[in-house]
Amino acid sequence: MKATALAHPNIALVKYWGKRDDALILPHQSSLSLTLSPLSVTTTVEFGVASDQVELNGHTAKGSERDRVLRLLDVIRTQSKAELGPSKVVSRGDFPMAAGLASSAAGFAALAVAGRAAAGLSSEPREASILARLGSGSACRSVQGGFCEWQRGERPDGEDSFAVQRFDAAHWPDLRMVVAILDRGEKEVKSRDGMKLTVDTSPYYPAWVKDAEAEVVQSRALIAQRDLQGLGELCERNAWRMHATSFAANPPLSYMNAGTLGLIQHLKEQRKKGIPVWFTLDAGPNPVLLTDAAHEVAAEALARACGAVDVIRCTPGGDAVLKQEHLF
Ligand code: 2P0
Repeated sequence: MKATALAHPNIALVKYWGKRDDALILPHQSSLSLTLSPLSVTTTVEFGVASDQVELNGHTAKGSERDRVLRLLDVIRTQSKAELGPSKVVSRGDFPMAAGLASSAAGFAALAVAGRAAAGLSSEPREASILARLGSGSACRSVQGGFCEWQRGERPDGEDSFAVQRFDAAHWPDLRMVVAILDRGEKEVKSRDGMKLTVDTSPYYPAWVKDAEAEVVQSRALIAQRDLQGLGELCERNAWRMHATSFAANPPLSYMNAGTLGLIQHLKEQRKKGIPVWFTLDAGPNPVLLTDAAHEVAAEALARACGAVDVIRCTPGGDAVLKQEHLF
C-alpha cells in the first residue's frame, strides 16, 4: 500500500495551449515534448493511513493545491478493487520551483505512477498518463522519457487523450536544453488562467490549433532525422505563435518581458556567427535554449551575458520509475 516514484519535468517543443474540457483537462490540440534530465521530483504515496495528508516540498499543502492531489488519488480509489482508505503523500523536487519549469508536470507524473503502484494497479504508461493528465495537462507527457506526444484524442471522457513515447532518450543523446532563468518571480497569470483567457477571447486561437496540430507531425520527422536546425526553427515558430495568441487576448497577455526579448535578439546574432542555438518559451519569461553538446557551454554563456541569474543544463531524460527508498 506504499510506493515511491521519480519523474522528470518536460519542456514542450510544440506547446499545449488551451483546453476543450476544463474539468478533464482535454486539450484542443496535440503537443510534443522532451523529458529533461537530471531534474526530478520524487513522490511517496501510502494508502490506509489515519487521515489524508499532503506534503509538498516540506510544507503541508492546502486549498486547491491539496485538492488537485486528492482528486487524483480519488480516481485511483475508484479504479482499485481494494478498500484503500485515506492516503499520505510526500513529494520533493530537486530543482528551483520558481524556475518556470513545470514542476507540476514531474510532480503529477510521479504521483500517478506511485499512486497506482501503491494501490496495486498495473504499471501501464497509458493508464498512468491519463491519470497524470487529470492533475496537470503537461504531466501526461512526463510518465515516459525522451520525446512524448500528447495525442489530443476525440472522446468526451478523455480515455484517448494521453501521451505516447515517439523516441526514447537514447535516440538523440547529443541534444541539450539550457534553461535560462532571467526572473525568479512568481508569474502574475498562471498558465491555467492564461490559456483559458486565450481560448475565450483571442481571435487568433483557431489558427493556433490548426498550426500546432500540423507542427506535431512535422516535429516528429525532424526528430527522427536528428535535424537540430529544423527542429530549432520549428520550436521557435511554435513558441512565437503560442505567445501571439495571448498577445491578442482581451485583456492582452504577455509572458515575455524586456529581458526575454533581449535574450532572443542576442540569440539571433549569435546564430549569425554560427552558434546553433534556438529558444522555446513557456508561460513565463525564462527561455529554454535548444542546442547540442558541443555548444551547451556557449549557450550558457549567452544566457548569462543576457542577465540570467541561474542556468540549468539538461539532457534528454528517461521514464518515470519506481524507487525502493521511500520519503517516509
Ligand atoms: C506546455 N504549458 O505544453 C505548455 C506550454 C505552458 C506553456 O502545459 O492547466 O501546468 O494544469 O493543464 O500543464 C503548462 O500548463 O496546465 C503547460 P494545466 P499546465 O508545456
